[in-house]
Amino acid sequence: MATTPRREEIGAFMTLEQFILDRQEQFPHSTGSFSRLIRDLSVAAKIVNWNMRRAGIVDVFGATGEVNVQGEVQQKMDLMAHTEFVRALRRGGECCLIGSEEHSEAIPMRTDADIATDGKYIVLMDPLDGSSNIEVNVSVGTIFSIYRLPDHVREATLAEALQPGVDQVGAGYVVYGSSTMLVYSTGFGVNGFTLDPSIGEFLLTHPNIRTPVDGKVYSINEGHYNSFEPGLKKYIKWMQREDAATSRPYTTRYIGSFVSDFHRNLLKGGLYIYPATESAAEGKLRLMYEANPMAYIVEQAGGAASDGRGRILEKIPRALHQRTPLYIGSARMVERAEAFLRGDLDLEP
Ligand code: AHM
Ligand code: MG
Repeated sequence: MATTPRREEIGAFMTLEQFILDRQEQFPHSTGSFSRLIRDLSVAAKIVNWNMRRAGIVDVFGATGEVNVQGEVQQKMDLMAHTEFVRALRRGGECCLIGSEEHSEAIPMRTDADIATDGKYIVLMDPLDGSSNIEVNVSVGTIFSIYRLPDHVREATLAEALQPGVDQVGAGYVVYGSSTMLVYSTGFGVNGFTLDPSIGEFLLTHPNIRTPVDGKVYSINEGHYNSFEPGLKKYIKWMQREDAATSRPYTTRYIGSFVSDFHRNLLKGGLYIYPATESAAEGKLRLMYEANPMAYIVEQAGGAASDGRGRILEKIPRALHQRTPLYIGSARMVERAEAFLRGDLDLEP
């Protein structure tokens, strides 16, 4: 796997801009509109990154005093990231509607006060995932999902945003970690770009990412163990049992920041689970801007994503902020989880 380049090697890496242009040339009828949308998202990611890197110095830590639509305390950084992405997409003009974790309603881009736009894309996003961990320097991320406005529709409303995950035309995430990476897919594999802060460019450091078919790492908040369903409890016990032939026991890694846990498991193999619990019957994560985009990426990389019963990407959405249980990562680990939940697999005596 490639790593961040040394100074003298930078010229050898393709920039995100070059990569987008190259891809665009492969589609002769392309108008460049989608490419510009990705560029707009990457510009916002750089601005958010810049703010994040100064987080301990300027007054951006802590809560805004507001509670978001999820009933969660809104962090100042959540609001900053939301504002920057909305601003970049509005300015870019390729987007007609935004759905954000930080805003209760879908946000139309074509209002009278705005620059007129004939943008064709709907972007659903979690501007800053994992932000409750931000004060302790834990990596956080941005997640985005892209749909196309159906050709016959002139005005984008929430109804157009509520498309199943299989209809996404692109999805990606940014992880603001020890380095900042943008990983995205448009349905032709998954590519990862590392931000070189010295030249302000994302460089293609992780071309054509493939995730291992099986893994030995599982990521779950085991504090809720007592309220997991019986099949999940058994699966966890199965992963903890010693068995040299299957390299068990497995290892637990749970950062509590979905993008970071997902990113590690994508590169190394593993399974992230946020299941239904007694207090959260539909789990915690949101279908439209957390589960769906990551499911799209993981499938493009050879992995799988399920709600424990079926494929995430085929779920028919009902609401912008709807939640779903999530089992996502290496394909064999997801399949095994589903088998335990169905009762087809059981703990050996
Ligand atoms: P957020 O979108 O409000 O940040 O919540 C999502 C986060 C995920 O990043 C993380 O995996 C999960 O919530 C952690 O939840 P818990 O503390 O219940 O384990
Ligand atoms: Mg989130």
